[in-house]
Amino acid sequence: MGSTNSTLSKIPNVEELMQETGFTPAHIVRLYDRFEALDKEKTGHLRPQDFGAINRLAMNPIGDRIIGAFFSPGQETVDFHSFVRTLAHFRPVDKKRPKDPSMPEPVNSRTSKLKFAFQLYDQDKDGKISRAELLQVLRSMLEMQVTEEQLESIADRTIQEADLDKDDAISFEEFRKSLEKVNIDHKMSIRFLR
Ligand SMILES: [Ca+2]
Ligand SMILES: [Ca+2]
Repeated sequence: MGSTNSTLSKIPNVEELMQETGFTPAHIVRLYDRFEALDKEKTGHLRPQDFGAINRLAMNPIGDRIIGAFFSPGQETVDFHSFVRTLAHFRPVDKKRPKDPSMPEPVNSRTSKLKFAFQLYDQDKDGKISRAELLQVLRSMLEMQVTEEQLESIADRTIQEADLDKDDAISFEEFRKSLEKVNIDHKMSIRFLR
């Protein structure tokens, strides 16, 4: 067991990383240990298959999509900094953090979380959740519990309720509006790193 400081000293630009993500030194050390444990070949990078060792993620019906969100388009590996930045979306919203328009939007703000959730649906990245994309997510989440007919009617109802401009798809703004009253932290309590 190394001390917190000796672990932190191994991570380049760790101060900036903490500032950007809001993680404390203790969090960072825990995430670093976790990263190292997943990085079996000690390359400093994780591949999608390395995430398979995270049980909660393997059991999550949309685990594959969440894993996919760690990787930028066209990238097959993720380094520690990107790993931490993605995980920061799962931190609860800092209610006490003062709003400073000159600072970039924090990763765990409600808007960033909604964008993160939105891209889990919008797999072709055209900025809209189509009926087919919605159906895919619903199918993975509700598998076995409902019939295909019920799934389709849930998808249709969801789109009808959210689709304000009637283009049969859900834009990010429509997504945000439809989730206005939902506690996003609760929705995103995927605590697979605990
Ligand atoms: Ca789409
Ligand atoms: Ca629409």
